[in-house]
Amino acid sequence: MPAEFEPHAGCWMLWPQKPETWRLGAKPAQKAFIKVAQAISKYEPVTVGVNEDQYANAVRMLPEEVRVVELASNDAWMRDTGATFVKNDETGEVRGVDWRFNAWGGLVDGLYFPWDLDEQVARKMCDMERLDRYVLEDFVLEGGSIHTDGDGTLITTEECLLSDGRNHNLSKEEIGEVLCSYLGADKVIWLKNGLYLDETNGHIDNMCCFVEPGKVLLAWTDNEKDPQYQICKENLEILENETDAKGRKLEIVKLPLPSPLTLTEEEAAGLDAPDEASERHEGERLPASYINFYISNGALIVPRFGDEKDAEAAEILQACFPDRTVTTIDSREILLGGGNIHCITQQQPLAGPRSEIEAAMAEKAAKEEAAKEQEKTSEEGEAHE
Ligand code: KQY
Repeated sequence: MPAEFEPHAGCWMLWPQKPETWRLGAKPAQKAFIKVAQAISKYEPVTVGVNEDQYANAVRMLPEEVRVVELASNDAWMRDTGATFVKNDETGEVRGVDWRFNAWGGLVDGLYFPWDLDEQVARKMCDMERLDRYVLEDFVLEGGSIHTDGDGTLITTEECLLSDGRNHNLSKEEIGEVLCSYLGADKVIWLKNGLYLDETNGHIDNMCCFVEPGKVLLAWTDNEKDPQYQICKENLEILENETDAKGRKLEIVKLPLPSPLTLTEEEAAGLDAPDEASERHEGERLPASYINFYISNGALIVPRFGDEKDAEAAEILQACFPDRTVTTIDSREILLGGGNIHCITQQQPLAGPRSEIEAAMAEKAAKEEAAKEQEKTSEEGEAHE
């Protein structure tokens, strides 16, 4: 599985409409999703999958440059329901991995029922792209529960992958073997828990991600009174004592978390709740983390919460990815649904042998550099005149 920071052919998203997840008939969420699609499409092609009854509305609302396809789903979490793409390094062929999806825990602690349409999303993406796919009939996994460095190392959390609602019949070692075998990796780094009260059972994509092989970003709080502190500290200790598949010690960059964010009364009132169990209440803590950003070709699309940590987080991310443009998006409406920008996107790697892609990228970078030099020389010339 190539790392997210490797070149993409494009990005996939789904259209939000489920009124139990997205308040006020999903209108505010649709606007936020549009901002994300628009921001990413400046850098790579974006496809948005839409249910039949929202198709015309989505086509009208989304900008022209975004491809809209009819693609049924139960909700809009493309990271988790969509295909995970893998690539053959030598031939450059891209294939999909089609895991089982059971709405984050099935009948044990899943978040909705049914999830039959979500289950078919990965297959339909691969069909549209004419990509072969590996089908796992007996293994539940969501894309948001794994990160890869593209160089042999995966990272995940025990809280999620060892949860009762997923692959309870498999041991930790067996789960690691399935991951390595389907994703072409050699080692899994297991953190303990994800974000405090994250209803996905602690997806890694709110907690930790790779900047490059050997370097990770870790969600962090210094507030010892926050239950989040112990979780971060434990994960930090694990990372400090780990090496990756290539034997490297990890460089760890702490990325501050925003101060605890909670659901307002007005926001809770805007949600449909068919029964008492699915009611949401004012004051519920939201799983907010800047780690939940998307890496596109040439840019980072980063959540913004209107919090005092917004600017610091963006600066740290810019320093980690100096060659990419950091774009921040007010993502509270996505957060209210239980996830963020990374959860609603899925990258499709660029097909082609790694060596050819690297050569093409080096050539492009050299041309850009030469053009910059040329521009500088002519500006200096004009100033001289
Ligand atoms: O964060 C995600 N990857 C999905 C969250 C699902 C929440 C459903 N309410």
